[in-house]
Amino acid sequence: MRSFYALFDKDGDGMVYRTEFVGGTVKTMKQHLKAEKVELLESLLSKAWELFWGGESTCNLDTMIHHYGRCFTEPHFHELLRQVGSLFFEAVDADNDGLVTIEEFATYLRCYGVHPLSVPPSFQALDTNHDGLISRDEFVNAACEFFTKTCDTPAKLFFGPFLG
Ligand SMILES: [Ca+2]
Ligand SMILES: [Ca+2]
Repeated sequence: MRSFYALFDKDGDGMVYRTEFVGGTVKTMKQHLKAEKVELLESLLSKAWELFWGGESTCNLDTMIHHYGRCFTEPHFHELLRQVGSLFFEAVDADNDGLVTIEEFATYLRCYGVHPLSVPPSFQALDTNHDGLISRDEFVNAACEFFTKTCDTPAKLFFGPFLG
């Protein structure tokens, strides 16, 4: 959780600002993604901020852990996570064909400043049936695993390169 937090604390001052969480990411996305996808991601990030980060203008690590903890105890959380994961999938699937190629995935990760060398291992971790493409189910399952399990799972690689 601490490393996940550090991902968004871009200036390393121990506080994550709403502007860092939503604005910073959106700015980079505009350089790489189509306008319609940026719009979708921007609304998703705002929603995520309210759900997991408390919706105030800033959030420290303790507050974030508190909110995430609360989410896990809510019965509808898993369903919500699947819905959000599915929407993220649509944002990553640049040509809307229902499958994410390694190129689409690389473009998406670049928005978070992920090094290109980190892309293939993450892609392979998500592509659980090894057909060279990420389906909606593969994507959503990985997102759910990451947020609901603390043990080592392939999904860790999904967010792992963000921290490199
Ligand atoms: Ca596609
Ligand atoms: Ca696959």
